[in-house]
Amino acid sequence: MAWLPDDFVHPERVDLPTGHHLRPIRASDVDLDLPAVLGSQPRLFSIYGPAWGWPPATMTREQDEEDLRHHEEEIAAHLSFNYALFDEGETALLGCVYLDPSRKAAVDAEISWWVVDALVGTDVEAALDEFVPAWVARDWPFRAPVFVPRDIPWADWAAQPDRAAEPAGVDGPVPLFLDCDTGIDDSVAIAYLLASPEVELVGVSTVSGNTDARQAARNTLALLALAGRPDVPVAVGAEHPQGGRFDGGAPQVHGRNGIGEVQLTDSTAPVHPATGPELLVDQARRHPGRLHLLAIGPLTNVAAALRAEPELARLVPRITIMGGAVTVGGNITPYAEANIGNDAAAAAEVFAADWDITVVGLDVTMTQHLEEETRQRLLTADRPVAAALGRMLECYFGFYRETTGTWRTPVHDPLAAALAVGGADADRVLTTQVTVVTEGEERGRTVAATDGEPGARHTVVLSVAGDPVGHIVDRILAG
Ligand SMILES: [Ca+2]
Repeated sequence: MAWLPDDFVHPERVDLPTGHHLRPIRASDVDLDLPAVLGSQPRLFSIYGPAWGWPPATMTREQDEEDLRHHEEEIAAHLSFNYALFDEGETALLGCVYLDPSRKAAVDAEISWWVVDALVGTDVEAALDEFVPAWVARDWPFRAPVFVPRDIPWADWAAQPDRAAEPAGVDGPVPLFLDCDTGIDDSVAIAYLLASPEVELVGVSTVSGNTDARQAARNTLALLALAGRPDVPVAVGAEHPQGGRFDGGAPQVHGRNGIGEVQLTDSTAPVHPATGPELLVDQARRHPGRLHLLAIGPLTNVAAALRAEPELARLVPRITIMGGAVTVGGNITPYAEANIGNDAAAAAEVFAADWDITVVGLDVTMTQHLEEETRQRLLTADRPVAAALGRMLECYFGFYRETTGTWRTPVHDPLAAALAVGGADADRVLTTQVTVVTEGEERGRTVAATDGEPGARHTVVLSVAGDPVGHIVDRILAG
């Protein structure tokens, strides 16, 4: 949705006192020293948290340029607004003005502006304080812009009621980031997410698990292209678990290519230049207090993102994890479920972080099954992505026939996706704190404290209401 008429002309230059001026940011601004403005700014604390700076230390010049080009294109398309403040000769960047589209139904955009410390309290800052709201009111006819308060601590800002997680379907789609190891059941989950109006898939990071992280990204991009969504960015994440080496995945379950030997046409879209954890952190900063994280592979990337951005647990209000076996045995050892057991150290970090976690483990995923009749519905569907899933699932069914003797599969990742989206509802849960065993025979085991523990942040799903598998497949078929 463009905010302005096509014939609207952005001002190329806005003059401010003492020779200062604003102009739109450009892709060629890659040499500007943005960290000098942002990275050390306590005033920016009010917007993205203390660790926020741009570009991130790990960002390459090419990635920075790409990001600036993205902003330039958004400005040209009247989709966003990113102006830079300079002195006369543009020798240094002195501040920024940024308008961010809001997902709240009642709010058009959140608007912030800031300057280097040296200009705080000067006539330049005073001019911005007067000029930006007037400019927004006159040239950007928003119904309800929100001006981000610039001098309050992040914790206070994040705690404001309107910054809390938005319930799905109430105020437009919730931005959702997926971390996965695509994977047959990951593929079903991706098709389901793309068919779910409650969420907007804003990015995917891949991790080694069912298959290696690069193959998982290739599979993800191919699926996205098949589903008509090649625009969703996909970044390759960790290729090895913390302190170890990837063991080759689970070809006996998911086939050698991760998707049951089904040959999908490779996407023409490239993998995103950032690493998986970098893309996650970037999207968390773009949607502070709103992003929902769904992790359906080993937690190596999520742990790395937590280390890279100490504010991540505040920026991301909800995380849903497919993993663990709290009240039942594991599936790779008597104790460990695969996603947790494949990187127990990373899982321990993720469960120790200060955020709300919905745990969708073997406790509930082994109770829900996809039957042959349902697979046939996918296989014979008109939608290419549904038919591809039907073909992939044959391999998955084969593994479960060997291990359980029945021609059907439990539903792991898609069930986590349905619970994350709100398409399925939990019935019985434990409200508790989960810890992960990282050493010894029980390595990878998920251990729950007392149910109903005061202040507990983890919800372990034990059963689900209704027919979530029917819901998932119906959505995928409907597209
Ligand atoms: Ca998975």
